Amino acid sequence: MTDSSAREGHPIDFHTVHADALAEQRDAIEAIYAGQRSGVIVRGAFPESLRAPAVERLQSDALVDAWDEPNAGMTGGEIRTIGDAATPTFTHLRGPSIDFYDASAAAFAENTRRIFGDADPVARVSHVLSGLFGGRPAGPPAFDAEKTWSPCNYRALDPGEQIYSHHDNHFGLEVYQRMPADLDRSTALSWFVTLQAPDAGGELVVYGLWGSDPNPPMLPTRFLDTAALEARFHKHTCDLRDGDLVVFDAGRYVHRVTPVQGDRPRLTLGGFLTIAQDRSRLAFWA
Ligand SMILES: O=C(O)CCC(=O)C(=O)O
Ligand SMILES: [Fe+2]
Repeated sequence: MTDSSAREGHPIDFHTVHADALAEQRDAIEAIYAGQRSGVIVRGAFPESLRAPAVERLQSDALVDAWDEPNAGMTGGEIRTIGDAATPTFTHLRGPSIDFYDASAAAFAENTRRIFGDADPVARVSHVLSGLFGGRPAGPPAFDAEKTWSPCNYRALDPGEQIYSHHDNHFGLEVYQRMPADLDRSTALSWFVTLQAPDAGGELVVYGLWGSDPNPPMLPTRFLDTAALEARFHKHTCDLRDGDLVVFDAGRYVHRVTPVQGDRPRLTLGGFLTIAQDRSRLAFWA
C-alpha cells in the first residue's frame, strides 16, 4: 500500500532550511510546539571547522576514558555517551538522581574542551536555536542558584547498534524537580547535530503515532512494535548529513534511529528543548 492517506496516525511535516537563511524559519519552534509541524532540519548548522576536529577527537585514544555505556546489557541498543542525559537508561530506569546529574553537568565544560578545544559548540547551538525562535534568547536553564543543566551530551552508536522506538517526555523524572517552573512542559522537543553520519543506516525515522495515543502497538516485551509502525503508520525518514541540526517534536511523535551499518560510528551531540510559557526564551539541556 503506497497511498499515504491510507496510513494511520498523525501527519508528519518537516521543513528544511540552510543555516545561512534561518530567518526563513523564524517561527519554526513555535509552530512545532503548537503541533502545526513535526520538525525542521538546519543544513550546515556546524561548519566543517567546528565539526571535523571534534569528530577526530571523539574517535581518538585520548578520549577513550570519557565514554560511558548507560544502556550496557541492552542488546542492540548499547549507545555510548559522554555526559549523562535526563532520561531513563537501561542502568537508571527512573533517570539519573539529582546528585548524579549534578556531577555529570559539572564535567560538561571540561569534556567539551577535550572534544572541541577552544571552539564553542554551545554558542553555535544557541545561535541556531534562537534563530528558529525569532531571535529570542536560547540557553541552558538554571539548575540551582549557581549552576545550569548540561547544554547537551555526546553520543556514539557503533555499527549494529540502534535507538529503539520511543517518545521523549521525561518531565516526570525526579531530576526535573530542578527545571524552572515557568518552562512549558506540554511537550519537549529533541534536537541533535549529526557530527558524523554513518556509511549507511543510523537514520532518524519518525512515525505518526503520538506517545499519548490510546492502544499503541506493543510487543509482549513492552517495547513498541516497530514492525507494526512500519506497516501501518505515517512515517518520515530524515535526510541528515554531517553538520546538520534537526529539531523535532520528540515529546509527541514516536521515533527511532535505525541500526548503524558500515565501519564507522554515528556521532551526534544533542538534547531537548522547551520554551517559556510566556514565549520569552528557549531552554535546551540534555
Ligand atoms: O540520535 C540521537 O542523538 C538521538 C535520537 C533521538 O532519539 C532524539 O533525538 O530524541
Ligand atoms: Fe528520542
